[in-house]
Amino acid sequence: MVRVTKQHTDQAHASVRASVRDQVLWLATAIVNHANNVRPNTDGTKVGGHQSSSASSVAILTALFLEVLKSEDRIAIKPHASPVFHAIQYLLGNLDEPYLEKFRAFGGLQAYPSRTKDPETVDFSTGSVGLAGPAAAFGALTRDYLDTHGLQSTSGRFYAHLGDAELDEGSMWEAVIEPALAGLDRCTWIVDVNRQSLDRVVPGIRVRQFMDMLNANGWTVLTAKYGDRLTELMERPGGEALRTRIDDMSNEEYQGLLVAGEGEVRTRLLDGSELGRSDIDMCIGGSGDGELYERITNLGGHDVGYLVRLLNEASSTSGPTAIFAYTVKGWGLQSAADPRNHAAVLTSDQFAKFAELTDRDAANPWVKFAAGTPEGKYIASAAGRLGMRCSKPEPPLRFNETRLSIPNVTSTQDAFGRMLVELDRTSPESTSRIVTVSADVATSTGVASWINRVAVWSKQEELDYLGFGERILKWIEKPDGRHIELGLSEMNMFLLLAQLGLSDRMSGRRLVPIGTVYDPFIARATDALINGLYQESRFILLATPSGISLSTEGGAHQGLITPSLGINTPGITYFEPAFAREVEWILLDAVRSIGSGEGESYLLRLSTKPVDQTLFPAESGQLRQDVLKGCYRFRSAPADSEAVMSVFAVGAMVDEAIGSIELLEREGIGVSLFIVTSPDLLFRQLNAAHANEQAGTDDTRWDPLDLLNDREIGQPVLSVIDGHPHSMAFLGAALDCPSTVLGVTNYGQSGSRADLYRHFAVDAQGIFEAGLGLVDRWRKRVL
Ligand SMILES: Cc1ncc(C[n+]2csc(CCOP(=O)(O)OP(=O)(O)O)c2C)c(N)n1
Ligand SMILES: [Mg+2]
Repeated sequence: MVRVTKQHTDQAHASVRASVRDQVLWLATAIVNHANNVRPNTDGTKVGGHQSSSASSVAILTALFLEVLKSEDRIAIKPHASPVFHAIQYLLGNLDEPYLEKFRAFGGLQAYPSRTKDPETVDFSTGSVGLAGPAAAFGALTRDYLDTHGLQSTSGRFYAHLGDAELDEGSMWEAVIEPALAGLDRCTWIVDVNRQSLDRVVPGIRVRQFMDMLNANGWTVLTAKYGDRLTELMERPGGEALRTRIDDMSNEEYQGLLVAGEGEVRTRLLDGSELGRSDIDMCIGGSGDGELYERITNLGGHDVGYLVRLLNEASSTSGPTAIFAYTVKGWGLQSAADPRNHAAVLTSDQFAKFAELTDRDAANPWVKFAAGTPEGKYIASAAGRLGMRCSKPEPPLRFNETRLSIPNVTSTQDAFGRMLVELDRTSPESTSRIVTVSADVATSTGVASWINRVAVWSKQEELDYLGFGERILKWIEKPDGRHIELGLSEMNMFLLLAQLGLSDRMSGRRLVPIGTVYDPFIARATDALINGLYQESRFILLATPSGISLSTEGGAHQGLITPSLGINTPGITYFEPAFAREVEWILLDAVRSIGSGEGESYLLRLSTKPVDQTLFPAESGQLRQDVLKGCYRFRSAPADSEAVMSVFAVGAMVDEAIGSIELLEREGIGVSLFIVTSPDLLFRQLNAAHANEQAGTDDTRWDPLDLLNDREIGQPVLSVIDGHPHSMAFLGAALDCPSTVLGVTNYGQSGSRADLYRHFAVDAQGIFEAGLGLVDRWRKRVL
């Protein structure tokens, strides 16, 4: 009888792990090879793909998917390792073979993992480096939030698999120092330390600094640095000196060793070491050149068993963990460690050679392990563990009608703050799923009364040292609080908003996230905003205060580009209301849509400018519909006017537009005034009208937006916005009318609102003068 010892099974297990890892490397390399060297190339453009970035991560992702991850865990994959992810999904039976030939093809596998476009379950869309690590951390925070609110979630641990150059991004460190993430359980980052980025070998030995920074912020850092073969060498006499020599080596020098080739490793090791030279000589003396090279390049990040041990250790450690897995970029390929390997793709000949070396068939690459083999069983067991996602559709959250009480004079920002409280009053149960977020600007963006009512979230009850419970503006922190206050990082806020807005799809429970930010500082974190929208996250973003209407706050706080951003960015509907009732209708519509798990995100650009609410037209169902459609008619030009001009006023500029009417009509120019609540929706209507026109389903009209009456068609159009006028420049052309757009084209300065409106000529006088000029120009053309 054969006695099976532990050593035997360990060795057998190691060889199965290595064999599957090598198959993953083969498949990932073949996926990119097929896209570049086999699939017909229709236009001669390089297809690309990242074989070297993929190769360095094969063991990491094999360890994760084949042994560690459970079906409830969520993971962000290093963007350039997407072929490895697809290879593993194929082996697990989650991806059909034809897809392997459609990497980077239209309708096929995306270049970078995509939640919405890839055929398999992808948790995080990645591609913009530096966002995935924080996103995973905020995903774990979202799960903690659900837990403390008694909402049972379907998610487990949150992992991020990262490239080492991602640690150059400030977003990574903004997250690491974020107080709300301190002590976060269920979050593990695993960094592929291949010492290379896109252009270069990352200078110096910065990993040490990174580890210190993580440690200082309460992270547990684990390292898979040296593989078994190198460790065994370092355990020989003199090995300590060898370890010190390699530990202290800069990235450039180590990388030099890797590419130097077998003949040179010994000399390089010895030449650079003054103190321990004889010890190193003693340690490596017994190994021939080939063996020495193989041992020196034996790194822990390619050892599946080692990585599994560390990943399991990370799971049982409290607080967040980061694993640094040392690897070789291009491991196992001809491009290994080459400083220019980032975008390099093996030629057909190189691929054929790789096939020959690894005993595989280049012409028949998509081979799987047979079911009964040890590898087949290993994969089947992982597939069973990962199983099917438990997804229970959430019923829609219902929000009742509200009736906001509105003072005679108020701002849209103020209306927003009141509306939060009104929602809580009228639909307490559904509103319990509303969570507000701010990066240190809650009280200056209108959220104070809400915070008074619902408290600030913290994982445990906090002592009220500052006596906030006694103040009019309370700041009580407790586990069932519904406002999340972050440190001052807009990047963190947008990353958190995105995760809260994906909570139904990531953790099975729906939240309605509402974030507030100063309008100009959206620019600080636009990439994170877009990344959230690209993933179809749903949230409401309030940009307030905005434009020059914030007056004394001056040019440094004045947002200029948000209207364009709101129009140009897919996945978010941008509104800029003028009156409080509009804010009420838009917000109610937004929470209803997000509460039902439908539609897209919302951006409301608000203002602190007090506006006379008695000017708001008589309410009607039609008016409400028009407000939500993006534009409504405020008044029509008097029938007896000599000339007619249509004025389109956006948001805070409504007063000025109304003020210009009298001035213009004194000159015989009748004004039809339209209030634009959403330049974005107007533009979309225009696009839809054009599409219908092209499809022949619409009869060609003069006014594709269906706003103007016969008397107004073809007459001058003037628009005014407290933002860059280019954002409204489409309107004149859309309506086929001579047009002018007023707005702000430069950085402002401190001053009263009147001073600034005058300076930028967007006050009633400015509108009047521009209107006169426009009508004059139009008359000359007509005559
Ligand atoms: C925000 C952002 N900036 C630039 C790039 C272009 N880029 C793609 S990969 C890369 C370097 C990545 O290096 P690393 O993270 O170490 O990954 P690996 O070495 O594993 O490929 C860069 C700069 C990007 N994808 N995202
Ligand atoms: Mg790298």
